[in-house]
Amino acid sequence: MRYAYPPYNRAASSAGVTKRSASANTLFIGGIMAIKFYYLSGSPFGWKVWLALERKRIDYEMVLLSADGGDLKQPGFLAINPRGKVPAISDDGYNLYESSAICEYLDERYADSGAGLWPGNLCDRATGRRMESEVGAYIYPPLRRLVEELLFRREGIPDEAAISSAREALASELNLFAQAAVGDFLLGHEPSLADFALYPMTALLDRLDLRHPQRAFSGLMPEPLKSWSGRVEALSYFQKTVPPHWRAG
Ligand SMILES: N[C@@H](CCC(=O)N[C@@H](CS)C(=O)NCC(=O)O)C(=O)O
Repeated sequence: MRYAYPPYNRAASSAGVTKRSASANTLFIGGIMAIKFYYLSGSPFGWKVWLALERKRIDYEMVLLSADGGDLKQPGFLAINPRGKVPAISDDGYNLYESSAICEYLDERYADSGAGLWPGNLCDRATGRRMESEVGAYIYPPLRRLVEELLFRREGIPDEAAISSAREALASELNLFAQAAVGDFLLGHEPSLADFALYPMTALLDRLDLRHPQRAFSGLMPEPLKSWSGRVEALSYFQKTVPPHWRAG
C-alpha cells in the first residue's frame, strides 16, 4: 500500500474530535463513557494502539490532535501525558500513555472483548513482547532519523552519512524480523501486538518513497515481510486505521 506524505499530521487543524467505534459509533455504552484515544495522524505508536482497539472491538472516541497546532503541549493534554506525546488514553477517569502500557492495559481490562493481543502460549507471548520492544529500540530510531532528514527537515540539506547508516541499520533489523517470523503473522496464524508494533513502522518506508522514490526505501523490506504486510493490510479492520491524512492519496 502506498500513501501520500507527510507522515504525521503536523499541519492539520487541531479542532477535530472524531468519534470512532469498533462495534458502534456511540460514545456511551451502557452508561459507561467510551475510552478517549488521543492520536496524531501518522504516528506509528498511535497506529499500534488503534489496531489494538479495533482487534479488541473496544468502543472509543478518537481525539485527533495536531502537533503543529500545538495541541500536544496544551495544559489539558499535558495533564494526560506530561511528555506531550501520543498515543494516550483516558478510560473512565484513568489516564495512561506509552503505547505498550496502553495495549497491555486494554488487553487485561477488556479481556472478554474481541480477540486477545497475545497468543496463549507463554513462550510465544514472551517472544512477542521481545519483538514489540525491539521495534521501539532498534527499528524506530533509524526510521525516525530518515523521517527527520527526508520529511521533516525544513532547512539545509539531508545528512547523507546519517541516511546511509540508518538505511543499513534498518535493513539488518528488518532481516532479523523476517527470520524471526514463524507464520502468516510474526507469531503464527493470528496477528498480535508484535505485528501491530512493526507494521506502522514499515508503512513509513512507503511514505518515504512517495517523496523520494529514487531512494527506494521500501526495497529494504525482505520478501517475507512484504507478504506479511499484505496480510496485515487484509485484516478486516485495517482500512479503518489508515492515518486519516494518508487516505487522501
Ligand atoms: N514510547 C512512546 C513514543 C511516543 C512518541 O514518540 N510519539 C510521537 C508520535 S509517534 C509524538 O507524540 N511526538 C510528538 C512530539 O514529540 O512532540 C510510545 O510508545 O507511546
